[in-house]
Amino acid sequence: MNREILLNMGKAIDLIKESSNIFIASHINPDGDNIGSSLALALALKKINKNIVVLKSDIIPIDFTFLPGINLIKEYDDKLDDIDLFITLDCGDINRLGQNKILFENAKKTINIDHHISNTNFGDINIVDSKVTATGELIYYFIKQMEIEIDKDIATNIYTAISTDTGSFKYESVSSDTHRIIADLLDIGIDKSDININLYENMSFTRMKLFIKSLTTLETFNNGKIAVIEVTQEMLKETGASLEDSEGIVSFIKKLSTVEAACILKELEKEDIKISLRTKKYLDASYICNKFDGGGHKRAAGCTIYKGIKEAKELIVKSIQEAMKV
Ligand SMILES: [Mn+2]
Repeated sequence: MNREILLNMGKAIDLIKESSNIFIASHINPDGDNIGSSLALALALKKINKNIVVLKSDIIPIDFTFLPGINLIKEYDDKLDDIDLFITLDCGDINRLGQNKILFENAKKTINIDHHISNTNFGDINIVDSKVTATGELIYYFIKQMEIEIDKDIATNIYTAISTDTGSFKYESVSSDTHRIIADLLDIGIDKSDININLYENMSFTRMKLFIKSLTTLETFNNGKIAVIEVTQEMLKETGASLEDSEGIVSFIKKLSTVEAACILKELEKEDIKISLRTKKYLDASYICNKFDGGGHKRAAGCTIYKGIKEAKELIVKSIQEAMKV
């Protein structure tokens, strides 16, 4: 970690010490890094007797309901003026906070902890490092800096954050430091088999049906370099699955040997198409999604296109093709 990040961590720790009511929130469409990081930090700050509210930003995917501290996540609609400190995690910009943005704007002080390259440094204090694999890595260092003991519950959440944001430690961004953190978490005594079963081998039949249906829409372009699939409202109706159930499909089509860019189009509404893009070796997914006001990381990014699904597909494929030419 560089000096600036360490310095900002020091400032953030001072701010935490002088605050009593601390709110923690992350982005809409929560993932493992979002929830794991939030709960790890919340459990740690509870140990130093802070009043902690972890704000719910969206439906919590069923995969994560096993996490220790999950009941700390609450919908908040009460006193807006009572927030000493608002900490955002894994959030590239304030709009990603969804309904909690207003609470953020009402907070006396704010801290932004994140690893998105597109982060807009919107906090009073910003702890942003795009080199780490997950916000969970930053949370690990942060808790260490605060000299709070990382217990099994906190460690389980950090492990989940890092594992889910690295495709189970497969992504390019994984470093020896990542593995050193994981080694420490294992020494603390987490049950990694149990965590892995909960995270990766716990699929409902409904969700499996959605996977199968969605995979039949697979289309490839540029001699198989680009692979695209769809999840439509009709598929959700037919299978009884929800949109959250489509998590993981795009990583599956990335397995195709020819693929450089794998893309899933999710139909939220008729002209509201959420896109997730994964790239394998060289394409900058964040750059491509930025063109549609999205963002993310080099190998994983997302955006929304407000067109019908056919047109959205044409637009994103064209953008990927253009990026391939450069
Ligand atoms: Mn993340």
